[in-house]
Amino acid sequence: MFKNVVFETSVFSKTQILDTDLKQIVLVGKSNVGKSSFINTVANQKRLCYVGNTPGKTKSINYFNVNNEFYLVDLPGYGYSKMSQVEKTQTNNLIDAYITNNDKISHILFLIDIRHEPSNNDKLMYDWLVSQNLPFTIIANKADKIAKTKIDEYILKIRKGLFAKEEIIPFSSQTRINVDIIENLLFESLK
Ligand SMILES: Nc1nc2c(ncn2[C@@H]2O[C@H](COP(=O)(O)OP(=O)(O)O)[C@@H](O)[C@H]2O)c(=O)[nH]1
Ligand SMILES: [Mg+2]
Repeated sequence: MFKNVVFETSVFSKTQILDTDLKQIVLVGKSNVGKSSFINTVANQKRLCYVGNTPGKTKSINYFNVNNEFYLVDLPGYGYSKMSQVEKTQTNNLIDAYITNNDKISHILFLIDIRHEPSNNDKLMYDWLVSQNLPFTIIANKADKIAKTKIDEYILKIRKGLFAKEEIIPFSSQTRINVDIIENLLFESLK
């Protein structure tokens, strides 16, 4: 669990991205995949991060300060169908501006919905992450929504869909499955 997590700020454009020496753990994934819920889970707080009923609403980069030691950073969700083309482009540009050439990123968590084959946007994000040469981990979220006995099967489908060679970790904000493993790998990345 991450102690002393407080919301610090939201930024809406490239020019507002924080110039900070603190390391950053970054969450990416499509709208509604559970990025905000993930932050609430590791912070062990119910309403730290706004969990949306209206996907696509969070177009900001949200910074959560952990003990003044590092940031958890919630990036805007991509691929929300009701976003206009302009909004989609703005979102992609903001994600790109944040991650590209950011040497303070210690780890990226790429969240994907365990129940579905990766979307085109998910595939683009995966390929782009690989090209960035930054450490990242694929998290297959909402594992509570499928039978435990099916988890391996679904993970394999995602791996094949993305042509991914990396390990994919099933997770759920509801059951907290594998939360310890993920927290450990994040702490390791900060060393
Ligand atoms: N069943 C289940 N629902 C989840 C999980 N994580 C998020 N959700 C739900 O999915 C919706 C979107 O979650 P949110 O965290 O706002 O996603 P974000 O858009 O990626 O930040 C909300 O209704 C959450 O309650 C999970 O692990 N299991
Ligand atoms: Mg969110």
